[in-house]
Amino acid sequence: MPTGSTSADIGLDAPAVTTGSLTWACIDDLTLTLITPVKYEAEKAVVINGTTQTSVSASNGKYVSGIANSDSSVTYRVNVPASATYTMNIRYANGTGANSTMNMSVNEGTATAVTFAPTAGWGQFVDKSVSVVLNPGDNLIKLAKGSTGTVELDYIGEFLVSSQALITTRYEAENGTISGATVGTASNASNARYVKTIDLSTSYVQIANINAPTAGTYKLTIGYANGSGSTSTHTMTVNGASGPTVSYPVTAGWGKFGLITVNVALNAGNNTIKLQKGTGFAELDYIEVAQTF
Ligand SMILES: [Ca+2]
Ligand SMILES: [Ca+2]
Repeated sequence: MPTGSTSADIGLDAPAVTTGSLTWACIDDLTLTLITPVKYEAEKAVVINGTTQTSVSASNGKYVSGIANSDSSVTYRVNVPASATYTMNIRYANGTGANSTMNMSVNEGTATAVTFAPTAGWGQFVDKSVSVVLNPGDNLIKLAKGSTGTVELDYIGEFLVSSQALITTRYEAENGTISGATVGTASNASNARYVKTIDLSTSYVQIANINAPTAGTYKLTIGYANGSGSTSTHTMTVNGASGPTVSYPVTAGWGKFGLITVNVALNAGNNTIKLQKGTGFAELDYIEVAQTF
């Protein structure tokens, strides 16, 4: 899409726009990241020679401890949509005061040792990122006691594709369909332009042709400004259906942009997202849509 266009027809098949060393597929107000924020709780996995405990600080109120015997293990069944190398989060606690190791294997393959640094204590959970290669559909991820110490397991989850670039596309608000609002210029705005005076109850910005490769949950990052002094909102409509209400915390002023993220369900193919005035006032710079698994 040509820079400066205010056409409503924003699509990934539009001509690329080059800004410095970056080439954008189309617009610069929406980044697309595909993520399915699924958690697999340890206490719901297959636990061998371990004990389920309760704790208010654990996800789902429970975790698994006592993975301390030579045959102790927790095996999760994880479903992903595509074959890829994923970055996976392991939520764990290690109260031994020293590094512990666990042996991780995927789909009964060769085990590799994963080192877990000590945490503030038992039941004090932190995140550990590991890389796993998964197949489409169900996969078995086994964490077994390793050679040193032990850990408590809360959950695994938040699978991100790491073997390929995240599909991230930015859609500029000023290139969307704009109703009851105007386009302003600012050197600090993405594409140097943004949408302001979204002031009427009917004022909105709509971005069409947001292409999602598969149906799923996507992370939207919205560049906005809110100089009103208090949190404001937009109502979001996704493909004609009511979406989440988007809350905009106060920024440094009008034309002073911040970022918020919101997860939305998108269909495979083209999607249309509309942001309409809710409570108070906000200006819109862009949306980025990111694909995550
Ligand atoms: Ca848990
Ligand atoms: Ca912009």
